[in-house]
Amino acid sequence: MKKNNTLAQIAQAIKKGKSFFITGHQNPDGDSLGSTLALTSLLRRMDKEVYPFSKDRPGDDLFFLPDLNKVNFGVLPTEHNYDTLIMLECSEPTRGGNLDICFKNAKQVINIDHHITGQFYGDFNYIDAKASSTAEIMVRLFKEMNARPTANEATCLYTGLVTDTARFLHSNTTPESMAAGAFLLECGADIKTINTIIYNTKPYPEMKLLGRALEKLKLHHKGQIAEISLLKSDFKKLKTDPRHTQGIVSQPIMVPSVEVSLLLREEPGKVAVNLRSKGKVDVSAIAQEFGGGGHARAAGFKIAKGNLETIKKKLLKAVKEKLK
Ligand SMILES: [Mn+2]
Repeated sequence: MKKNNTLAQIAQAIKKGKSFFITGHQNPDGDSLGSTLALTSLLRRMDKEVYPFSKDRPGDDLFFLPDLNKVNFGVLPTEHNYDTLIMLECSEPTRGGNLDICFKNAKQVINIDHHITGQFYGDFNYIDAKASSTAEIMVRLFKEMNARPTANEATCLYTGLVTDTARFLHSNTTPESMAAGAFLLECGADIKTINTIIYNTKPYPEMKLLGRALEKLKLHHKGQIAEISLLKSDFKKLKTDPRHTQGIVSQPIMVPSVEVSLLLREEPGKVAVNLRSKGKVDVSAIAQEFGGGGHARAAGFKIAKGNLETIKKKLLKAVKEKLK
């Protein structure tokens, strides 16, 4: 079995590289894009060539991220002449999209991640499931490379840190996470913008969708499992789409009896599922049974075949099994 490299070895490999392809995962979140942007910026400051990539565009709440428009969304380079491929936040090689050609051409692959389901597919791997976020690992990496984040880089990394910890609320929050937050604030992270846009803004259709979701909330198995299913018709009626479901799955966890919360939603050609756990059940193990992954308390998967009702039945059975 492959083991982790040290951060010093990762830094060394990065210093050796001249041109880079960097990506996070598809359907990027704050951590994925924040880490991609901060590392891209640092490497450019070191006079490296960088091609930052993201298969998909983020939701509207991340458009404030500095230099977001420099990311190549969904567009692979015409020439694959970079020497180093850096995978951030990708527990498996396909998490960033179909990047076979990138893997084939790169002389070295560096894999940095904090998912418990992370695979050691890089030439260099640094997977720390105890880190709250890839952004937190980036702070370590910056320090290892004796680089102080610029204000913009700090804003990107702080975004990853707060979104993955839910503002230092989730159990993945450690003294190191908070110290990283303080450090990034010191470096000039624009927390006013981050807090306003990410946490104090909800467009009207999303507000209505949250209302609809709570209306549809059902409890199963003596109240231990919460389930919300959002259908195509729900999205259509409220003029919203599956991207606008962020945060909904976390709401039912507040109900005292609930151990696991499930959000199922119909997306074009597939059913997407988010899982949250209060702590008793490792939902990443359940997500893996369905071809997905994630963390012990927050995981997800997507299924192209089968309808929502069938998946719901199987899923409820799997969760009940774990609650025994
Ligand atoms: Mn993350």
